[in-house]
Amino acid sequence: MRKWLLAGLAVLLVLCGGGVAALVYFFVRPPLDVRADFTRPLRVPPLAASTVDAQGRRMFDLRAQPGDSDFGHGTTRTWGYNGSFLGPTLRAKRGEPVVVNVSNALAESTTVHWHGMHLPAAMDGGPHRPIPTGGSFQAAWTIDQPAATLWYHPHPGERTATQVYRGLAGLFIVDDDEPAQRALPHDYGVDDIPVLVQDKEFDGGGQLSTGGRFGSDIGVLGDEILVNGTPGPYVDVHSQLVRLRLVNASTARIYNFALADGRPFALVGTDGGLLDKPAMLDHVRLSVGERAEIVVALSPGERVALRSVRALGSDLESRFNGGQDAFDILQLRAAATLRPATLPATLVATPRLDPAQAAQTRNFQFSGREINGRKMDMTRPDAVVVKDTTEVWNVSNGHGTPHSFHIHDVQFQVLTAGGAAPPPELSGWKDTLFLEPHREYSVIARFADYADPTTAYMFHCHVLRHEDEGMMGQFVVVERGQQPQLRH
Ligand SMILES: [Cu+2]
Repeated sequence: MRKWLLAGLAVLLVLCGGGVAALVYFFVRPPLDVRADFTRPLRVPPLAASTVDAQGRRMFDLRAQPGDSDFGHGTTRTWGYNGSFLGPTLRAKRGEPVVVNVSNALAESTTVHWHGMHLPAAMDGGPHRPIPTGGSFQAAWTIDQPAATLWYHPHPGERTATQVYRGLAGLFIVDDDEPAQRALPHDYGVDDIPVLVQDKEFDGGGQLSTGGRFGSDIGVLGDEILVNGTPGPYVDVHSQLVRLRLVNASTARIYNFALADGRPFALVGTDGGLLDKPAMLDHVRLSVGERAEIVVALSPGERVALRSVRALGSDLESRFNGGQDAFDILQLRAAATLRPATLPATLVATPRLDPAQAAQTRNFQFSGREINGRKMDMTRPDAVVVKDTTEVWNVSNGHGTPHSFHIHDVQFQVLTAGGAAPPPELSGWKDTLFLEPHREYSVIARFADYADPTTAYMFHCHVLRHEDEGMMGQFVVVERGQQPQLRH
């Protein structure tokens, strides 16, 4: 008996020892600092082919499909639109009617959501209208918003993280006639470069791994970076100024973009369009779904890397959530002679929405996997908004996990962030906002049109695991006096 007891005790000690060793290993292991070799030319997503029909509508086709990709780990099974990974860049001009024919060649249902786009709820690609395997959906609307770097990605119920992680994402660039757009670098793929950033983790067989990291409350945190699907990329630059359209298309990771030598760059645009004027910054932080347009000045012959540096504080939770990791992103290689270019002093003057004009103020607290203590319910409208009114939404993060607040249909302006006036990177049009732990934000939006009592728009956390686990609500835009009658 005593022998068995001793043996049991010995086994227990070994097990405990293993656990302690694992914990010690974790706490001693430094945060990631991933360096790239910058040996591959950056892939620039092709501009999507389009035709204009007899009614003047610009027609695109997108087909979600599986394929094989090479990221330096042999053959990796991935998903893409019209190809094996990511999708082409859709491009259309303000005022243009567009039609996108989406078809699904995957073995599971999907949707396509036009992130940042102002459009009718029925065209928005939310989880209410899944496109089954072999099925299709025609999204049609008229572009009615300022030029901006938008993107598209799946938004099905509970499978968004997986589908985006496999490679379903692409850019949607909106153009307009503002003189500032032509004063800024605007030659796509030459001096106006899309930089769609994703972190990935590969298993021993070269496949995308979704194992996740110990302690992460936000999902998979990869240890490799792909930019437009290219690992360790460089890009050749032939002008003194280069515009980078930064898109955080990851599922969970927060980036803090900076140049390796610390030089400042000009922030010229945020999610929904250009700022009033360029703001000189030495870093810009983007949570999941956020975008920034920056302009970098280069000298002849030099090489400088865009990096992501520490994005969060030094506490344990930040470390669990990858907030102290650093990565090389993209090397800019300036040619021996550069075409002269100058940064415009002013961009696009945007009138500020006035909180005194708000018809409604609403409060939303993000905590756990719930908004105001509730999970997503497709039968329940969480807010009924009267068309052609302005609303103030106070959004707060009630706990220690980072969240990323995204609202469909509208671009908003930030009134306050943590009780203070917004910094430059939050001063322009936004559709996605990083919710720092234990912080409150106040935003204002105008719901100008597209009343539809039968179809809801979403608002949610854009950390995709959180969204999939129900951290989402819905709002319905109605005519004055109308009641919502959700069809689902
Ligand atoms: Cu979240």
